[in-house]
Amino acid sequence: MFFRQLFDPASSTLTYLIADDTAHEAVLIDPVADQVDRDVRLLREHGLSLKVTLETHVHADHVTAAHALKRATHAQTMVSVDCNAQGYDKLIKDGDVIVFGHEEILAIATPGHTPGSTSYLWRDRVFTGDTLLIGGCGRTDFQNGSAEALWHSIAEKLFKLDEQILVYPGHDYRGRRVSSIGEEKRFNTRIAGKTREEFLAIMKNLGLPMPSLIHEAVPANLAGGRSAPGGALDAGTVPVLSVSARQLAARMQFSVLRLIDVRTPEEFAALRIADSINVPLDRLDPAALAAKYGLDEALYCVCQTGTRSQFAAQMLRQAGFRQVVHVDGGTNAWAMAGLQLVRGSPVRA
Ligand SMILES: N[C@@H](CCC(=O)N[C@@H](CS)C(=O)NCC(=O)O)C(=O)O
Ligand SMILES: [Fe+2]
Repeated sequence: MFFRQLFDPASSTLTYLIADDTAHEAVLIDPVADQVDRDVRLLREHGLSLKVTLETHVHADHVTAAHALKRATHAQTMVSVDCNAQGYDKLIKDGDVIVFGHEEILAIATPGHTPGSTSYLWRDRVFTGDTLLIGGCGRTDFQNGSAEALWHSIAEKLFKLDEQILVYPGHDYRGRRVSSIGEEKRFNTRIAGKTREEFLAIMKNLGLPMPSLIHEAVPANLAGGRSAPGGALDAGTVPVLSVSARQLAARMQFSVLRLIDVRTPEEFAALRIADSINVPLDRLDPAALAAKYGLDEALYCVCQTGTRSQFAAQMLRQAGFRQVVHVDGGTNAWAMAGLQLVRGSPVRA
């Protein structure tokens, strides 16, 4: 067996390389796009062939290297089916077994930080992503997180593992690198000795700032890490129609349009186009919208400049919506065209 824990200082992400060094087959858990060269060099130095990249979830703070590594090594990219992500080779379910060489990894669904968060059990260690951190746990205040689900995942699933099992988290912000189930059951400050209600209250009051890369990382990771942060969409994406702000305004005079503003709630509260509804990009759930409206509903996506709305439109198209339009230049172009915006106090979406 071969095992390396790797660290990306910019996002404090812990990436894991595990391999069967007799069969020379490797798996990377949570590789980071900025560290592709490091990872490819390491694989080469040890004569390993990368078979699979595994995501513990759709990350909000860095772009996954899954797609770049697939290009470099032909590794299969995998993520939980509950992430609602596109562009991965395999969508993992609870209880799935990932085989490489003579080794096996068990996928354990541990939703909470995000609905698709998954832990991976391999030999005497569990890779918990942001479900269980050393002395803490992932936040639940974005990407459809749920503190109730997180409590269940930690207390009823991870804490039921043998106490000797080593815990390897997805991040650590204070230089810690490994723990164990037994240690976390005794010392984790958010959950050890706490009731479910106490845990829920702690999670409600964390008051953490948003990850600085969230608006670039989430859309890119929902597409397998295909898009560079803030960059243009990759080739191979489906076409999306666009309208100018003036064309949109003209259409809105004649019919009621479903206009989805994918900016943050704060941006939306400050300024918005009348009758738009706010669905922040990191909460955009195409499957839920499809269930609500059907795939034939025309959806218009808008943001401030047209970048996020283009990602959103792309996601909706890839999810099967047939009529998706994005607004060129977003609310900036709308204002530049002298069209009216609603400012100030938020209206209910
Ligand atoms: N400051 C970091 C974000 C830190 C953060 O919010 N991390 C998430 C994981 S994606 C978390 O769950 N943190 C839990 C905590 O800090 O207690 C950044 O800007 O990228
Ligand atoms: Fe995370």
